[in-house]
Amino acid sequence: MVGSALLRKLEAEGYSNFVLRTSSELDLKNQSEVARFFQEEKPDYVFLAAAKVGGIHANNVYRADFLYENLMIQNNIIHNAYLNKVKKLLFLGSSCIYPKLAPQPLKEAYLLTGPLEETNEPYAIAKIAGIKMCESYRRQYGSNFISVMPTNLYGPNDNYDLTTSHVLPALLRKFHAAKESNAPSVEIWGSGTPLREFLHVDDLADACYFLMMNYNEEPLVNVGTGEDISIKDLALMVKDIAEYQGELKFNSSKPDGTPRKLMDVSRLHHLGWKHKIDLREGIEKVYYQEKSEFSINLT
Ligand code: GFB
Repeated sequence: MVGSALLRKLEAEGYSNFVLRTSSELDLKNQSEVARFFQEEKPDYVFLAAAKVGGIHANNVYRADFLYENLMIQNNIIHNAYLNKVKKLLFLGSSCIYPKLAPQPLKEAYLLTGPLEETNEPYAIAKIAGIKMCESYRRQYGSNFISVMPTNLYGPNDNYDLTTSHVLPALLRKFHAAKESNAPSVEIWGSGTPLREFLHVDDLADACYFLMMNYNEEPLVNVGTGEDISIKDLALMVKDIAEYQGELKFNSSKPDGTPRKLMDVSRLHHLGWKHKIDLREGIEKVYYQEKSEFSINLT
């Protein structure tokens, strides 16, 4: 989802000289394959969006995979970017790197000031290691590696598998399926009270391009809208967009995760970037564009 959004943005800016590989062509977890790729291609600029990602359930269950795969991918890429004198690398982290009970909104300075949320601790530890890799290669070798922390994302090419997806694609699919089949209710995981912030992936790609062009410092930079919404209100918004008439049923046997995760985006605003896509407008766009994706195999 992030990689294809970056490509759309760069193409719109007039770039065409991309070095691209699918995961079946290049296994980023494989040290020698990644070393050979960098030696042969010698890229100038690297957007490190590749990662194993998923929603609260996938993070909680596939803990070893999230830790191992993300560490391997980022270690291989960051180290080879240094060895092959990449001019600049942008590493993408996540808002879950901040302590579970950190004050809100989350300032970049809150990194490593308290315990992490249990459901995504392995993923967060991998992402924190990535931030420290960028920081350390900059300090020891002078590499121009920057770290960018996006909030929860949504957009085209999202994952609509209900066991591994994030909340927004799951709600789009569930409400659409319920509407199509006249189901009496839709299940919402947890209590509905957690607060989350959502950013359209095209806004993230725009911010990454802006930071690649304009930001060359060590401190990480949050990317978000600075506004949050409860899961219940988000569900009501999607229900309305899908024109579904039934009930919401909260399933308290599923985890809530962090109670609130709202980014402080003042650093990014001071640098001169602000999001453009409003949440309702973004969800409506995705709902109509992606319907065919999440209508497949309705159960
Ligand atoms: O998006 P989500 O899976 O991840 O869940 P996190 C957000 C909230 O939505 C949680 C609730 O409180 C879920 O219980 N929720 C309600 C649902 N219904 C659903 C549903 O059908 N599916 C899902 N997935 N959630 C992830 C982290 O945390 O966010 C990652 O685990 C990463 O590490 C990512 O940081 C951005 O926001 O809780």
